[in-house]
Amino acid sequence: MNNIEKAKKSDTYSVDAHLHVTGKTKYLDDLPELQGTLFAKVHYAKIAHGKIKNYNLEKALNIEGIVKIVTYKDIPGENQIGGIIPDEELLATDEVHFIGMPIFIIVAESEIAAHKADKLIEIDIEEKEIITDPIDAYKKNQFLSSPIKFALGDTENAFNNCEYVFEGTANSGGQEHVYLETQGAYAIPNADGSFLIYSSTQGPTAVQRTVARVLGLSMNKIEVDVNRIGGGFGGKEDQASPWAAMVAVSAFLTNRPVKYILERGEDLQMTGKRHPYKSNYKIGLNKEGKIIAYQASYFQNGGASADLSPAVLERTLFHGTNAYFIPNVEINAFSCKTNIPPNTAFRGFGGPQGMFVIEAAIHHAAKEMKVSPIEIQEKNLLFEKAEFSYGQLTEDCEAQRCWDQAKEKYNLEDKRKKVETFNNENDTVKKGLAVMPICFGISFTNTPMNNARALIHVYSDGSVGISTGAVEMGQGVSSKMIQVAAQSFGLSEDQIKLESTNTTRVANTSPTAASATADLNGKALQDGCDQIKKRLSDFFNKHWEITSNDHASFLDNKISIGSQSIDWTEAIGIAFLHRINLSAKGHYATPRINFNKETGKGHPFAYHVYGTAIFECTVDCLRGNYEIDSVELVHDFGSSMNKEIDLGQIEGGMVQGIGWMTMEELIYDEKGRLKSGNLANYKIPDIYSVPKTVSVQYLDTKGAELAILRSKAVGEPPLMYGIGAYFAINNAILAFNPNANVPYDAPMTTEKVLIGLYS
Ligand code: MTE
Ligand code: LUZ
Ligand code: MOS
Repeated sequence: MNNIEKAKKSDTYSVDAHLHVTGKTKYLDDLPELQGTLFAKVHYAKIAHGKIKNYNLEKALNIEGIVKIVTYKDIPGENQIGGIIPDEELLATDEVHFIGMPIFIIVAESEIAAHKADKLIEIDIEEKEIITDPIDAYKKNQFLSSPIKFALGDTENAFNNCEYVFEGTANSGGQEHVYLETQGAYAIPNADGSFLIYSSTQGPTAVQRTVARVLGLSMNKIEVDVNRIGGGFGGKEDQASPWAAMVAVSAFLTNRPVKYILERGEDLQMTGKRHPYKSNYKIGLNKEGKIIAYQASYFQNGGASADLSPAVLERTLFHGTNAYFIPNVEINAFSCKTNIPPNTAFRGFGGPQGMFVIEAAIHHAAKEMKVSPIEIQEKNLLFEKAEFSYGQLTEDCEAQRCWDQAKEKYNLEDKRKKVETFNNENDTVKKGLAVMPICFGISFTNTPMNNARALIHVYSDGSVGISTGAVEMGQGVSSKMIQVAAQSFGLSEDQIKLESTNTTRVANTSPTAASATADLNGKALQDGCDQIKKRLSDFFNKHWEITSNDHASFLDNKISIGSQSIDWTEAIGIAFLHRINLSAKGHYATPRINFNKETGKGHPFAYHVYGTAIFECTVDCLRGNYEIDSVELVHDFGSSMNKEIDLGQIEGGMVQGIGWMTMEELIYDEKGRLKSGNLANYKIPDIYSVPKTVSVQYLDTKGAELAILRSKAVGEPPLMYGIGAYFAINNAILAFNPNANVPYDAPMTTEKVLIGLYS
């Protein structure tokens, strides 16, 4: 058994599962507070758009324990936190742009004092025009960034040659991240004017950069440390930075440690979410049901400032045609500026929003053509060397195989007949079936971000310490990093210690995002391990006077060359005495990838991940209630290095997708007030809404060269299976009422089902 096989054999390894289930895991708020720690709290705007006329902090400052109320005037550096576009103030200067926009930071001896003071701040804001709808914003030319367009073939002409052409609209709602651990940060001033920041972030470097900018300091004065976070789902890719900047400013001004952990209600009010989209589509097919042409315009509700919206918008286009080959495509996307909190990354990063529209278009076409959507989906799946609208060709395309395997293993034809029989025999209960193929590109679409580093120390007793830029947020990347190092050195996992993610040990990191964390950091880690192995190999060749200078093998706790072999611990002891460098810094930059934003063409993705899910649901046609009976899917894991962790990602992602598509209804009213501002009226999936049957099969494949240990990225792709739930329910409604006119408007809540049934 070689090392890779061995690493795969430990494919149920977890460094932290036992800590989680025994409640021992430590998060940011579990850090012991230093003596003298102060507590920050934001006073935010209660009006969605307006001019600040005047304010009075007097009463608030009189509360016992209030140390300071920070305004924009107190910020030592720049009052600016925009990552891609500098359009976002940390604290409002003279205008507010959404309800929840931070205006003041209250710094107090206790959280209770800060609470009291918050209620006593008086502020007079003159309301201005409020826009909450992306189409309204579009009509009024309110954009966050320039429109973008991808095109392939000659769409205009192609439509003229289509047998069928259908047009419509498809809207999808926002989604709240509901990470278990709310946003927060803890800043500690050092004697030399530098700062240590503990942050619940997916992007330690983003926090470091933002804090440096706001404090007017260079980045080397800011150390950011992340042990682990209690979930991020994209919500802490960019939006962990403001809280870190706020405690840093407060610590700077008071010269005391300052901490801020948001209450759930504050987090829901102030932070951005998945972007709601409104979209138009036009789809053209030939007689046989082949899609010949596709046109779509996406209107993204970006919120009040850009945040990551331009990048999210781009990924909507990358996934505009999902797992289908369409020869003529023209898709346009607009990032619309509205008066709600700036929306941000969320698992799938705009991809799901794009995929929902093509699936709606196919469903629409099928309905009109009186065939099953399954027929059209199957006829148009991607194949080898098929061109995406952005110019990349498929390689090792698994779209067809996932589909075929799902169809066969789960008896799709049989299932279709059974559902039909059930529906013929039942009047008030109907079943619906839908198939959801997925194709998701792996890499940051912004090519320069695809790089990572790792630091490795082999201590003189043979134990190993590793640091990478990866942030553990429940997705299991820590376990995977330990597996990679153990595999590289031929050691067991318990000989490897993974350190916290810290900007002084591993610098200039990309955020833990885009599902690419294990690939990027794992490959950097391999590079570092290889450097140490090379030094040890060279040394032992000399030490043992082997003239052929063979490569040493690192296996089973031993270093071996030819007939010579030595126990790892002993070997390290000897190498140390001979002054061999036992530390290394690894680096990795994904080869081959490129993308030209001007032309909209290139090869942006290291590889694609594929899969197919079959959904079956039951709708109570008197009440509009529904249940997802089963989700049965075949997923392309590549050659999974940790089947338990990867299975957890599939199940969690899929259920999160079902939540987005069916029950999570994010509502802002016309005044920009969040109506679903607590977890009683914003419903996320619980154990009762999980499909009764979930079956996951591993596609048998060798995986991709650019995936770590050929184990493909798994974090985001499964979310998009959830789209199948929407269409399964839609089909059940159609079984009850074939003339039902159900607008493509996700989420498919019980109310919408009931309206649809009797439409
Ligand atoms: N799984 C858990 N448990 N918690 C999370 O916050 N985030 C998801 C996914 N899976 C998340 C998760 C998102 S949005 C991404 S991009 C990936 O994990 C990031 O981690 P990876 O690159 O290691 O897959
Ligand atoms: N973040 C990002 C992402 O900055 N670029 C991406 O392409 C991306 N994709 C998915 C999730 N986060
Ligand atoms: Mo995930 S949306 O890339 O954090």
